[in-house]
Amino acid sequence: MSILVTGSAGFIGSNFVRLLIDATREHIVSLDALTYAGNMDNLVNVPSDRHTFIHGNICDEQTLTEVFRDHAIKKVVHFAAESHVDRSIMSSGPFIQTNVVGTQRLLDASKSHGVEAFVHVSTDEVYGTLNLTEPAFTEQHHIQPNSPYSASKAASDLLVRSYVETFDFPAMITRCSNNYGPYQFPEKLIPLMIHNAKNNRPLPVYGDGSNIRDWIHVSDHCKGVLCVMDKGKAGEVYNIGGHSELKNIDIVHQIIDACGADSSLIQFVTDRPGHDFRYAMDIEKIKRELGWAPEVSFSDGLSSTIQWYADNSDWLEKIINGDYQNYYKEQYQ
Ligand code: NAD
Ligand code: TDX
Repeated sequence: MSILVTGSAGFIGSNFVRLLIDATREHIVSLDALTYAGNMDNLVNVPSDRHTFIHGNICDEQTLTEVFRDHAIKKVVHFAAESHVDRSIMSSGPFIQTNVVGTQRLLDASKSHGVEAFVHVSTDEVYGTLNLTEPAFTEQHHIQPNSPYSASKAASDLLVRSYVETFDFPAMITRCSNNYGPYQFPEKLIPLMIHNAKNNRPLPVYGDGSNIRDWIHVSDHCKGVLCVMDKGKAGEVYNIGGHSELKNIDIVHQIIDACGADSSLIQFVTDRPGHDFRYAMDIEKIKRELGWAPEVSFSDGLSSTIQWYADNSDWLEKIINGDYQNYYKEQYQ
């Protein structure tokens, strides 16, 4: 029997595959379309006797039929998605295709096959935004997405919910805050700032930099997802967060200091349209019911992440020298 991981060549999916290798004895079947964000280099050193990689798209019913026909899949952990808010503002079509249509196709294939558990990996962004004084999001908070990305994730969450209610389908939803750590694509705040600071390039801060995110190291997120896969209750939603709320500008200053860069590199640029002001997660439910809690402090996690990017400059340069250049020009110039 195997575990199917979708989006396994992306940032969090590849970290999760590595965790499954270390923490379980299961065979892993992983499926990824290798979009701009998918990278086989993220899966180097994953032992092939424990892992079967399939290059394929979750929107493609034929591919899914073959995956479930050829492998005895008992559990599904669904990471595959278009994941970057700025790209969803440039063009929302791929987000609807993968995040909504792809999730529906995967749900149908998983239902027909009769899987034991399906973990849908979602995000805090489906809850919308908070001001400075509002309490952190609980699982009961209303769904009020503000970007095409978060709207597509919210739509997928609602589809998952409907399969639980209508078909008694054994799905659980996790909603996590902002991840950082090894193998994150450099379009996201932390790796982008690390790369630019190291290379003496401008550091583009949206608006005045006062927006707040709740940061979690990817290893803690992956352990939370594994805990839900093993111990979660069908039909439940579990928030996952790092208990680490920080303003963007403060993170940029920490990166500047750690990289020995100059703060004159900071450039305040036009704000992201519909930019959510603050995310904060109430994680009492998963702590109480499943015994999970984050372990990595932001300062330790940031130092090790900066070190990882320094030690893996080839990995980063390969990405930076590809299509990323075109994206960067369109987004920042
Ligand atoms: P990512 O963009 O790094 O990786 C996404 C992966 O999905 C890539 O490997 C890509 O090739 C693959 N993919 C995209 N479309 C596909 C398709 N149609 N079929 C098969 N594979 C496809 O994203 P990430 O940051 O690793 O996020 C993974 C999941 O976690 C997403 O569902 C995201 O919404 C969620 N999430 C991310 C964060 C975060 O901070 N990054 C926080 C909370 C939740
Ligand atoms: O160049 C930048 N300058 C900047 O000020 C970038 C890329 C970002 N920002 C700001 C925008 C946000 O307030 O930094 C903050 C973090 O931005 P991102 O890294 O793009 O993350 P965010 O938009 O918060 O969404 C992330 O967390 C939730 C992930 O990309 C999502 O996949 C996840 O669901």
